[in-house]
Amino acid sequence: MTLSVGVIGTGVMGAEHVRILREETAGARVVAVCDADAGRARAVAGDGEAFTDPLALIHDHKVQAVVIASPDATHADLALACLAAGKPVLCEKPLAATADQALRVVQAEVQLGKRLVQVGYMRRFDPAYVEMLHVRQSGAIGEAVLLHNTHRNAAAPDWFTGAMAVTNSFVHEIDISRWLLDAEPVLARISAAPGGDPLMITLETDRGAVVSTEVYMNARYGYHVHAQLVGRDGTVEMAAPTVTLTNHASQHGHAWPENWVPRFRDAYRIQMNAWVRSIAEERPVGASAWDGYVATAIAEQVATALQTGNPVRLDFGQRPDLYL
Ligand code: ISE
Repeated sequence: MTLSVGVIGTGVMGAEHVRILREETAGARVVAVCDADAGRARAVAGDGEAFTDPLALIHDHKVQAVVIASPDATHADLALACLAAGKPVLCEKPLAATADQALRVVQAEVQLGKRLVQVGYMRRFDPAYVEMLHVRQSGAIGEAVLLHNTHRNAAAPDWFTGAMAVTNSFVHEIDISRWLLDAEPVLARISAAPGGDPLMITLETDRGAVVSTEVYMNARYGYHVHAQLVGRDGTVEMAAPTVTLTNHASQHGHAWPENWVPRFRDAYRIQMNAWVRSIAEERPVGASAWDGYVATAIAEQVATALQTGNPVRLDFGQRPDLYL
């Protein structure tokens, strides 16, 4: 069976998800695209139907599953509409703009009694992070005690405001650190360089491991995400994101991608194929609505700590049985 997918949002990620669905995903097709800009919706929709009302797309009988790639602030309400319509949804991160909104999605899914929401924390599908997880699980490096993350954007997107370095960017490290370490953050400390960028955030986990993350929104030289896991018997870290090295004009090295789309192209493709397969097999994969809520709840508390300058004990409640 070919899954008929509707995509909401035709910005950077929405257009890329449509491309992936059309060109690189088995068992799916794009039957509808929505954007507030009718012209953009039509331009991306191709032979699918163009919508300007996301709820009309969600309720359209042709649409069997939904990808939400609209602005962050719309994610929670649209995910709730998909749950109410009983339609599986891949919601781009973050799940919601606030922890309260994200918790409403969790509560609605618990009420439904079935997991329909997958949150687009695509790094869980990135081959480098997957190999790092396997190395940790193999015991080869011993007990994991430190995780060092670097998250550098070349330049903050023009729509970036205030604490989004935490609520829109650092949420990736919150999710991937929980996943890599199989641990829950319990304490956070955050400090900012002059001008507020970069940030240095330290998380302590319930297993005693420590996670350090630099989030730099205007590193200028390129898009650079790195992770190194330190164990009692060794380390594992991601290699440079390249398949070639160049020697030229007394220089040796590789180019850095301009942003997350080329850097995580494999992850987005693998994530989309896994999502489509999970719907056919009724076997949820990837980050759940609970994971999406925890990432946003921790980010919200870390953003508050940035204002107060004090460490914060993290609190996000008990994981419902639906997500165990
Ligand atoms: C952006 O929204 C993403 O999700 C990227 O993966 C991340 O690296 C970037 O910092 C965010 O702004």
